[in-house]
Amino acid sequence: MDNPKVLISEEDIRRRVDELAAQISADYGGKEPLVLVGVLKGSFIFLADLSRRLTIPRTIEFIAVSSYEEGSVHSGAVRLLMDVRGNIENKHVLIVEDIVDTGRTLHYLIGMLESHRPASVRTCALLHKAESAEVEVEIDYTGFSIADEWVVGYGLDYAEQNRTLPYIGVIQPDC
Ligand code: PRP
Ligand code: 7HP
Repeated sequence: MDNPKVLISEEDIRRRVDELAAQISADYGGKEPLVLVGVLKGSFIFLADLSRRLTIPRTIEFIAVSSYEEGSVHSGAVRLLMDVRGNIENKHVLIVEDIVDTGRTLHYLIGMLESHRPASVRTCALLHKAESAEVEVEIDYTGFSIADEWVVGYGLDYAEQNRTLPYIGVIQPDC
């Protein structure tokens, strides 16, 4: 099978992640502790790169949800598979997502994490499909705005394929 067509190169991702890390480090300086909450599975590579480039103290938590069962159709419901393990009460939380598409996952997660009574909850997404929004959510840090095409790579999959591609590519999904 052909490789997915490059939408965002490794170099462009690296540069943008550097910029996001600098911005987040500046905004949260003096506001520690900052807890980065990575949303599994898709955010694992973005979180690894972003977290290592921050210049402020930070801790890492993971949460796992699933909305797209096999392919590219949102199931309509967000399923919580794993909650954060640590105590985030009174801490500043930054949700780290690979992509915001319909917005349903992030909307659900903000409500879910707010119930843990953190000091604040903000959001960071590498990719945003603004045209696809079904639920309004605020994204405080956005890497790239993209069109409504199915993207893979840098953590993102189509039916579990292509997550480890080093760039963001576009594919034509079957469904
Ligand atoms: C993907 C992605 C986001 C969510 C965004 O997760 O990682 O969490 O969909 O879509 P939305 O804005 O339409 O809700 P998915 O459910 O595919 O799980 P995965 O991260 O394990 O691939
Ligand atoms: C979820 C998701 N996962 C991978 N690629 C996309 O384009 C996606 N939209 N929503």
